[in-house]
Amino acid sequence: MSIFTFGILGVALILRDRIVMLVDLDYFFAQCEERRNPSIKGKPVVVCVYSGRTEDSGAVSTANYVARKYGVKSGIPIVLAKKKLKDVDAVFLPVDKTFYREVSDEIMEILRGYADRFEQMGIDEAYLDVTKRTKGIYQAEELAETIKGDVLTQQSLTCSIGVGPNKLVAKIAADVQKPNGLTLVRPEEVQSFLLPLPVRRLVGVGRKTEKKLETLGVRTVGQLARFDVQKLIEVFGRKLGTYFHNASLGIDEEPVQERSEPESVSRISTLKEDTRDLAAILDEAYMLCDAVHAKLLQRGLVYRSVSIYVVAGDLSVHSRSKTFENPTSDLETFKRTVKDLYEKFLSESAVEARRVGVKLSNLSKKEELQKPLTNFFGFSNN
Ligand code: DCP
Ligand code: CA
Ligand code: CA
Repeated sequence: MSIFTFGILGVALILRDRIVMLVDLDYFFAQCEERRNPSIKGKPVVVCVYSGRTEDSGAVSTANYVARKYGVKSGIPIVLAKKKLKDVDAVFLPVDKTFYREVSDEIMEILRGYADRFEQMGIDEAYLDVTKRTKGIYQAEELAETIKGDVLTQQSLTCSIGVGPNKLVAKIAADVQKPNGLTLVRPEEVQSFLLPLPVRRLVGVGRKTEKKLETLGVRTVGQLARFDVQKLIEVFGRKLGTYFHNASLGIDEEPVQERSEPESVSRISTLKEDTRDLAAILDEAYMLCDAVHAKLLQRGLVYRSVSIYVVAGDLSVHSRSKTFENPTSDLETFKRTVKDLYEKFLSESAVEARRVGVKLSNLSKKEELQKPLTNFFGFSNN
C-alpha cells in the first residue's frame, strides 16, 4: 500500500461517523430471578431491598414488566408495591446481588467479544464502539441482532440496544423501546430523534435540573437546543451549560473506553451436598479455577493473590488467601494454592461446605512484550 492510499484511508477512518451501541439488560434483577425459577414467569415479580426494621420496610429494587403495569417500579416502598398488587398473585423476592453479579459478568464477557472498544456502566449495561468492525449502520443493525440472539441463547436473557453516532444518542435510543428493543439512530436523524424528547432523557439532567429548565420555559430537548447558550452558562456555569447545549444538539465526543482493571475475578458455586471431603470440594473448585483463569487470560491480566471461599449451611462465609511476591498468570500455581488453602481451612475449621468459591485479586495488566506499531499519521495500528 502506498503512503498516499494509506493516508486517504487514515483520513477516511477519522472522518467516518462512529458507531456506538448501548446494551442494557431488561428488568435485570427480576429477569435473573425469572431465569432461576421459570415458574414465576408471567406473574408480577418484585425484587426488594428489605431494610429489616419491620417485615415489609424497605424499597423496590426493580420489578418485571408485568408488575410495572400495576405501577410498581424501582424505588417505591415495598408496602406500596404490595398494596398495588394486593389482588394479584405476585412474587416478592429479596435481592441477591452475588447471583446478579455472576450473571452480569458472564454477559459482559459476551458483549466485550463484540466490541472494538468496551465500557461497562454499572451492573447491567455497557457501551460498545463497533465502528471498525461494521461498514455502516446496516451492518451495525445486524450485529445488534446477533448480540441480542447470543445473550438470549447463551444466557436466556433479553436486552435492549440503542445504536447511534455517540454514547449520548446510543443511551437515549436504548431507552425508547423496552423491553427487548432495538433502536437505530442514523447521524442525519439525530436532530429529529432528540427534538421532541423531554430534557430528562439527557444523561446528567436530574429532577433538580429538569425543574430549573422548566422555569426557563424549557421542557423538550428541542427547546433546549434553541435556548441561548450564554444564558444556559449563566444559570448552570460554563461546564454544565456548554454540556447541556451540546447534548441537546446530540453532540458528544466522549470515547468508549475500558474502565480501570477489575479488582478481582471470582466464581462461586453450590455443591451437590454439604461436605468436608477435600476431593469433592476440589472437584468443584478446580472447575471454578478453569473458568476464572480463562477470564483472567481473556482480559490480559496477571494476579498476585489467590483466595478460597466456603459458605456453610448457616450461610456464614469463611475465606483464606495467599499473596505472592510476583504477579503470574499460571493456572497450575492457582490450583495448587487453592488446594493448599482448602487443606489448611479444613484442618482449622469444623465447618461443612455448602458453596465453594475461588478468587484471583491484586490484578494488573500483563506487560506488553512489544510496543504497538505506529503508522504514518502517528495513529496506533491495532
Ligand atoms: N436498581 C436498583 N434501584 C434503582 C434502580 C435500579 O436496585 N433505583 C437495580 C435493579 C435493576 C438494575 O439496577 O434491575 C438495573 O437498573 P435499570 O435502571 O437498568 O433497570 P432495570 O434493568 O430493572 O429495568 P429496565 O428494563 O427498565 O432497564
Ligand atoms: Ca436495565
Ligand atoms: Ca441499566
